[in-house]
Amino acid sequence: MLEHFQSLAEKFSVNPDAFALSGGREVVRCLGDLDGCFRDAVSYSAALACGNPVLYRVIAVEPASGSGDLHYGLGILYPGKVGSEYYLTKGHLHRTREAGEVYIGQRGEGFMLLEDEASGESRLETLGAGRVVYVPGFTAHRTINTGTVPLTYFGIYPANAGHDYGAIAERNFRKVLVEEAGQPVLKDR
Ligand code: S6P
Ligand code: ZN
Repeated sequence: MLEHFQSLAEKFSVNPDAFALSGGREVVRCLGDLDGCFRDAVSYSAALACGNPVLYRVIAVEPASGSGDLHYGLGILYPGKVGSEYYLTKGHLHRTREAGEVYIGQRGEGFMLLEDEASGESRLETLGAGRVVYVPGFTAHRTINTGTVPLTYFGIYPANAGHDYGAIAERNFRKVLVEEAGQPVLKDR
């Protein structure tokens, strides 16, 4: 019996410090995968000429994909900047537009940039240890690390959410988060 519980503990464990989540599939995104995401194309090319560091990793667990099922994942976004713009995730809308998502901050400091697809209205939500961010449906979302250590977060979303990167990549988010005088400042792109 004890062995049974031990194997379950292994099967369903999460460790944000070690960036470990059992049963998941890992996706790694490097600087070169984020072409067109940053505002300053000259700084982006200069940074890429110096190397292609990993910007973030996501471990996604997809236990079932029926109606009503959920998927979940652990993300880690490393600290850094391209020009004055903080490291960020590509950002996406859900392919099933009405699908929402819950992010739970684990470690580090940063934000989520949300943009309503229909109105274009933006919102910046703090994401860090102990912070919960609710992403409503029909909302493009991107994670941004404004700190000096990796930002880790846990996300839960409907199994049928899917990712639509194309729509937001075509025009990019309307706002950018840049460092000015050592502080994050939200600006129009
Ligand atoms: C999935 C969820 C996250 C992101 C992750 C990476 O719905 O929102 O797990 O996939 O933050 O971002 P992106 O934009 O590269 O998928
Ligand atoms: Zn999402």
